Amino acid sequence: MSGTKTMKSELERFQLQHLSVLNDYLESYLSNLNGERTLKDAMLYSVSAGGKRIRPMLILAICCESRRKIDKDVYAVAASLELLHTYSLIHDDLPEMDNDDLRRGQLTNHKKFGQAIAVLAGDGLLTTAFECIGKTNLDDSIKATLMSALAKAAGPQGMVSGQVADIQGENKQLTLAQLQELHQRKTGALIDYSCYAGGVLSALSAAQQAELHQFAMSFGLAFQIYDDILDVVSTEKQMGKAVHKDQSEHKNTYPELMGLDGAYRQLDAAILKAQASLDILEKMGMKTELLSGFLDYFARRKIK
Ligand code: GRG
Repeated sequence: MSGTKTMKSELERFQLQHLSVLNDYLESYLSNLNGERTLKDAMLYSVSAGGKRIRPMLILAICCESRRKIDKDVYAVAASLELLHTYSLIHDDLPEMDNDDLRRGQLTNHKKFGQAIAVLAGDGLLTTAFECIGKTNLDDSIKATLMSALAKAAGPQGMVSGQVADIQGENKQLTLAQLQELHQRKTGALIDYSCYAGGVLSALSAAQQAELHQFAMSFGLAFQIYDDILDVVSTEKQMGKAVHKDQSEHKNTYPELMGLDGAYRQLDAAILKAQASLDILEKMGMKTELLSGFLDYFARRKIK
C-alpha cells in the first residue's frame, strides 16, 4: 500500500474529477422536476447548500476501485443517496426534532422557508430519491435491489428507528451497546448502503461485499464518534452548524459516556478496524487507495 499522503491526494484528485459532475447532476435533476416552484426551490436550497458528499463519493469510489465505469447511471444512484440524506438533515433540524437554525453554514430549511415547506421539501427529496434510481438504464433487478436496500437502510429498520431511539434516549443514560445500536441505525445504515450500492453496481462477489460491509460498519462507527467529538471540540464556524448541543441537551454520545479521551480511543480502534477490512479487500483483488483516503477524514482527530 502507498503512504497516507499519496492516498489522500488520490482521493482529492478523484473528488475534483467527480464532485462538480455530481453537483451538476443533482441541480439539473431537481430543476427539471415538474413540481411547485417553492417546493423545488426549497429542495434545491438544502441540496446545494454544501455538504461533504461523503455517501455518494463512497459509491463512486467503490466503482472506481472495482474498475466499474462511472457512467450516468452510477451518478444517478450516487445522487439519489445525497437527495435522501439531505431530506434526513432537513427533518432532523425541525423544531420538533433537533431544532437547529444553521446547517451546512446556512439557515436551516425551515428557517428559510417555514416549517410546512421544510417538511414537504424533505418528503419531496425522500420520494424522488427512489424515482431517480427508477429512471436509470440499469437492469430492473439491480434497480429493485438498490431500491429495497435503500428503503431498508433509511426506513423503520434503519435510520428512522435510529432517530426514534435517539429521541427516546434523551435524558436517559444508554449503555455502550445501546448507543452502538442507535448509531448503527441512525448513521451507519446509510453508510452501509453506500458501500453496498457501490458493490452492487460493480458486481462484486459475495465475499467482497461481506468485507465491504465490515469496512462500512467500522467507517460508520468512526464517522459517528468523530461527529460526537467535533460537537465538543470544534466551533460553529468550522462546522457550519450549532455545536456543544449534545451536552446541554443531555444527548447520548461517546464523549458523554466515556469522556473525550475514551471517545478518541474508540475512534482510533474503529479506524484501525476499517483499515484492516481494506487490507483484506486488497488481498481479494480490489484497489483500496481511495477508500483508505476516506479514513483521512478523521485526520483532525487530535484536536482537543
Ligand atoms: C429525520 C429520519 C430522520 C433522520 C435523521 C441524519 C440524521 C438522522 C440526523 C443528523 C444528526 C447527526 C448530526 C448525525 C450524526 C452524523 C451525521 C449524519 C452527520 C451529518 O452528515 P454529514 O456530516 O453532513 O455527512 P453533510 O452536511 O456534510 O452532508
